[in-house]
Amino acid sequence: MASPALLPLSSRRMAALSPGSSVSFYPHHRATLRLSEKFILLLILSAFITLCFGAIFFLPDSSKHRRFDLGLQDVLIPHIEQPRPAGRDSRDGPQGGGGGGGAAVAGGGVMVHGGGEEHRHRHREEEEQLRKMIRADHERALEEAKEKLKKSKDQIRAEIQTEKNRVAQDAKKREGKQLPKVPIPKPVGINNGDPGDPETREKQEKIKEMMKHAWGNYRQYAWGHNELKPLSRKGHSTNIFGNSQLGATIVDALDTLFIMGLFDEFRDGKEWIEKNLDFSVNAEVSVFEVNIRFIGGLLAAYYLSGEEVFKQKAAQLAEKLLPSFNTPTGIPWAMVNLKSGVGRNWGWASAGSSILSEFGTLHLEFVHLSYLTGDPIYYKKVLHIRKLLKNMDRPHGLYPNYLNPRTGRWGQHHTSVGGLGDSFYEYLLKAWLVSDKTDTEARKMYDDALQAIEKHLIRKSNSGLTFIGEWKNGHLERKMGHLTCFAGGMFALGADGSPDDKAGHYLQLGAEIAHTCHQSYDKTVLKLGPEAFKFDGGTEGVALRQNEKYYILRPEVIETYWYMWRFTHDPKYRQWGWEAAQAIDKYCRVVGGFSGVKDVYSSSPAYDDVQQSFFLAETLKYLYLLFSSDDLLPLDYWVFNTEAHPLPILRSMNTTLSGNIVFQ
Ligand code: DMJ
Repeated sequence: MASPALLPLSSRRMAALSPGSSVSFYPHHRATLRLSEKFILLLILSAFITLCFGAIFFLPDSSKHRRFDLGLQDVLIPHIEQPRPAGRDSRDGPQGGGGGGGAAVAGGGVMVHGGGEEHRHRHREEEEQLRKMIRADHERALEEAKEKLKKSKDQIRAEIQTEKNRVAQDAKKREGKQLPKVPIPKPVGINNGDPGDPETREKQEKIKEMMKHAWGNYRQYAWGHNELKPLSRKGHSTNIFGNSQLGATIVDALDTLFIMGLFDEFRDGKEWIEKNLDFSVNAEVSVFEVNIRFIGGLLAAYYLSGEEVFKQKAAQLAEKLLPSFNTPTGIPWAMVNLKSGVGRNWGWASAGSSILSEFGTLHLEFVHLSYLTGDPIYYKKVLHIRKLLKNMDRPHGLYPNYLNPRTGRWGQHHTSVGGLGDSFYEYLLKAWLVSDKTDTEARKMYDDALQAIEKHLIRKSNSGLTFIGEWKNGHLERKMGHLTCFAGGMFALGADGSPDDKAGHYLQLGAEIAHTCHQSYDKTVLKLGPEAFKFDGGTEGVALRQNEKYYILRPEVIETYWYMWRFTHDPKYRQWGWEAAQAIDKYCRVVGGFSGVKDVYSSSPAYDDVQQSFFLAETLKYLYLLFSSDDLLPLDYWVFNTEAHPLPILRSMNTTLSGNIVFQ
């Protein structure tokens, strides 16, 4: 079949050669011409037919080649090849809106051999079909991938929500659930601690008056805030409470009010807690600070008063701290958001580490939480920390202050019995004491640590003052912090039960530390101790740097005086305590409360305008106890947490060798 495109040309030729045409220039050759004409015509025709068949059989199937090329091109550079109209979807396939389909393509394939415009047109259509198919395939795959991604995101979201719901339900169940009835250890010895002699009674009364002044001003100017700014006479807060108003001073001060017999004030505090203390706040708090001040404060208030609300609140708060343990190692984050449960560490801590004195100061409170709630989870969490620490290598037998909760490796090798390390050692000893001396693993860890501390950190100065330095950058820094002064009391408290019958040695060590710390107070103008003091060359117990000369109403030195008083009844401890109380009253008291001072070597120091909550919880409590009889909170019934909140020794508690806790 000829192509219609060829017909006009052939007819023109035929017409020119036809017998009826006027082109007969050679009449005498007519017959010959007719013959040759026929022959030529036949020749042309056969040539034409041959050409057509040749085209059919021998020309390459360009459509097939184009199909392949197009496909590849489309895959590689579809956006360059032809911009696609927006909004196309996978339905624009071969059977879709293209108008062609498989049959049309096949038809087109045959038409190609015809050549010409029609052929190119069909060819383009075919290309377009193929493009559509390929694009449709890609788009479908893309849509499927998107769908899968969306699904997995939704799935993850759903899983998180389910988990959140479960935690919330558990919390609700616990909230609603009556906490089990456990015997409340008898609040032994609360008979107002009358010291007997009028002189001491007067001092005791003076301390009580100082407490009233501190509390009264907080009550008036900062009620519900965390702390008081006694000069500005308004509320104060720091990042340890997540800048939320949790009434830290109220909770921290409750038990001091109670043991001083300030029951109206105590009731006020209790009422505020009942009505306002809510832990479902969007606040990122310090796990350690909230534990020692809030949980410790609430538990002590519960044990002293028997008021259920304190126990309930402590249990609710403890629940909020649990997510901080969700780390690869179980070593908790330093901070946790009370609402979301998201935890993290302080930005300043070495290589993302958690701090030894923070994650190592949870044990006492958590043992009591398990006891009161009947839920072993709290005990398990702190026991896990203990086991992990116990099995770790320690440089020179010392515990570095930094531990990475992700890797479980030590951070910087800095060891201190002061800031960043202090209460970890204290809680090893007190874990043993609170267990009625059954937790021998804790005692052993305490004894071993103390041995390393004595060997590497404790030295005598040129003038014979015993001090505890810090191990830093491979050498001993001959500097002692105010915070480290608590260790005198700890050594005395741990003397009984120390290995190799070294009780006398440790009591003596406690006395030496008490003496050194007293010296650090005595060498100042205000008779109040600096934040840190040196033992270098001619310097003996004095702060040299301006930023170490402040006193922020800290308790550690008075704490050690009190323990030393209880164990020795040496009157010098009451004397030293009284000196400190008078200095505080003289230099830190302002109309609106008590304030820290910026330079203890200056006769007219600037105030820092903060009344720390630990001033009411600890400093005034230890002073009051120092001028009270020993039967007020006797040490064979009570263990004080690191914020001076008394918790009863659990006589019925037994820790088994496998680390289980049993309350008989
Ligand atoms: C208190 O919060 C606690 O005693 C803690 O262990 C460390 N220091 C402050 C008071 O100085």
